[in-house]
Amino acid sequence: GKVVIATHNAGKLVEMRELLAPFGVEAVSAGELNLPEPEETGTMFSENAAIKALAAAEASGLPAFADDSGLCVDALDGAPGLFSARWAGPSKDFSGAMARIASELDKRGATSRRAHFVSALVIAWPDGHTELFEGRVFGDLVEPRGQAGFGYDPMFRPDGFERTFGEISSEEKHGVDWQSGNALSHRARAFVTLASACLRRPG
Ligand code: ITT
Repeated sequence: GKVVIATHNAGKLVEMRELLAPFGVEAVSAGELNLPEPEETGTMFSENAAIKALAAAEASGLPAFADDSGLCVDALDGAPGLFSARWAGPSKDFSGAMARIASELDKRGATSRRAHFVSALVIAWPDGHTELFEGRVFGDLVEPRGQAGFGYDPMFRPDGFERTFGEISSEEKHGVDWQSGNALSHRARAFVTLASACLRRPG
């Protein structure tokens, strides 16, 4: 079968393609199909993921995957959260967005640096049916380090690691051990639950 990966974010697209690869599913991106980008009007990650997946499934006539994700900082009451992409502005300035998080933490005199990434992954079919899967990864915010990944990766150090997502290879960040179902990133963890429900296991 053929599926659409309903994202216009290049970093996410790479990860979602690699997550789908073992299943032998042919994946085309929303960009390659010139699908319009729907407005993300939801108030939860799950709503925005459904908006994007349904729009792509209806426009293409194919099953579509969408991820809505973000970084939630405890001491900022969960910000930037749903607004993680928007904090970087139209120029996608994530250095600026990371600096803003650091300055908001300073302003509040926050002692906690706890944060987590959330991924809401929705698969939608052209008939309007949807399924939702979620993944999370917890860690600490640090001075940004490393060039790997995208978005807020350089400032996020997952629990159990000395390195940030900016210093961890993409294989380690979103690779999946399909024997055990173990995965590190929020997106890979959401994908493992989706795969066990919707896809035939590889190998
Ligand atoms: P699409 O809606 O087209 O998929 P987007 O970038 O607008 O692309 P979101 O609305 O879900 O996607 O925004 C999520 C933002 O959260 C994203 O732009 C990143 O900055 C951040 N983010 C999500 N997952 C991340 C990850 O694995 N590493 C670093 N930052 C991440």
